[in-house]
Amino acid sequence: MSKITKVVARQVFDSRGNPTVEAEIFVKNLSSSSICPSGASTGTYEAFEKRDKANKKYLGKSVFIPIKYINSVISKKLKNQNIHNQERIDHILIKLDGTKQKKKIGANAILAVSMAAKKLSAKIKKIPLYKNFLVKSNYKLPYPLMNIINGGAHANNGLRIQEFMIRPDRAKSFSEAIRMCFIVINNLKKLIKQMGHSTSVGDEGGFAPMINDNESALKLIVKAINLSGFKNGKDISICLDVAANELIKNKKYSIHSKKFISVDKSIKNYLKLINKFKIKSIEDPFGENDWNAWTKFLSKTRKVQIVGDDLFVTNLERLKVGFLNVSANSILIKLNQIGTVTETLEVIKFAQLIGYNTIISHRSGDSEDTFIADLAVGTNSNQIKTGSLARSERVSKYNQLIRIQEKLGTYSKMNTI
Ligand code: 2PG
Ligand code: MG
Repeated sequence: MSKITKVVARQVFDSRGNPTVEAEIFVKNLSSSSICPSGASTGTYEAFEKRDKANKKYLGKSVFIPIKYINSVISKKLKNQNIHNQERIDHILIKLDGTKQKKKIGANAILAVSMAAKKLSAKIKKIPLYKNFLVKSNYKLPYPLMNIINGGAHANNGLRIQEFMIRPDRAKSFSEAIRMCFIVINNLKKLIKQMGHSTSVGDEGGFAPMINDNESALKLIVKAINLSGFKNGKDISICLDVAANELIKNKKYSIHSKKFISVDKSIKNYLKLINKFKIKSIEDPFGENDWNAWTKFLSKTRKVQIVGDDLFVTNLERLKVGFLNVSANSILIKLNQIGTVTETLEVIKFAQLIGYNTIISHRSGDSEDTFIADLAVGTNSNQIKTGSLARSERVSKYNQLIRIQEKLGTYSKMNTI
């Protein structure tokens, strides 16, 4: 048995330059560390991110309080625990906090420790991280969902929809998938330049041109796909994250323009967009409490991936409600929405049991930590959403998947979409 010796934590910074927690866990002189990511468009039911609200030196954003928990009580409680018993480690962390949304210690502290433990366990077993999750053979690579135009809370261009993504459906390997996205991104850059717009990028590495209606962004993407010699809807498909939680007022939505309209009208507009632009996936089309709108929408679409992010918040209870309500057919998985590796794996297992696609996701505030790349392969997840081919905190995940593909060699098959 490899017993945990201690856990230490420090404040580091995420891709938005905000403070975040890094935890390092030790077994004798061996250690692994992990950094907690942070969202901008967060769901109400997510696990709690604890910050030092009163510390004005960091505008209330520092994380010294959760870090202190790690260095004191967490380190003490985890001492002598078996590093390979992730469930026990996570159970201790959950119990130490004792609240439903991990409000006492903070999910940011708990998750950093939980991920670091998983990494160190793999290191001690001398296996790559992706082999330390659910899948034991027949590993598959996920399709990338690349966010190439940023809007919503991730940019300041006025685009209603938060993420305009492409998915290279016809790619036969992960590196080919990345190559296809690379070509489209370069052509998109050319087109944006020609229009006289800035080619600067948003929080997730996608372009953030000053266009403000969804259709213009979609037309631009179709043009870039065509210019690249690909067929929209066949070789490459367009996928969206609406993040509709941000666009709701009195049960009405301002998804398609600044005007707030009813669910029925919004659905009609969605169906038009799906047909016109051959959209294959829509995440968070409606708000986190609007179960009926989701059910109605799902029943009116065919062969469209409907993804619950803020709706499910990687939470088993909410996923079960969604399943009973027939609200979606896919789930976005974000470790820090629930707060431990064990709970995340439970949600993935259940989602796969009920036939949902699982999509592993970054956060808009992320870091150089590539944990989610290994998680995607190790859980047989269909897709990974981790931004564009820009900004190192995004590209690092794709690079890790390229390494995994190489390690798997001839056995590296792509997952199903
Ligand atoms: C989302 C995520 C990631 P955030 O809404 O899916 O793209 O954004 O991390 O800001 O919640
Ligand atoms: Mg989302």
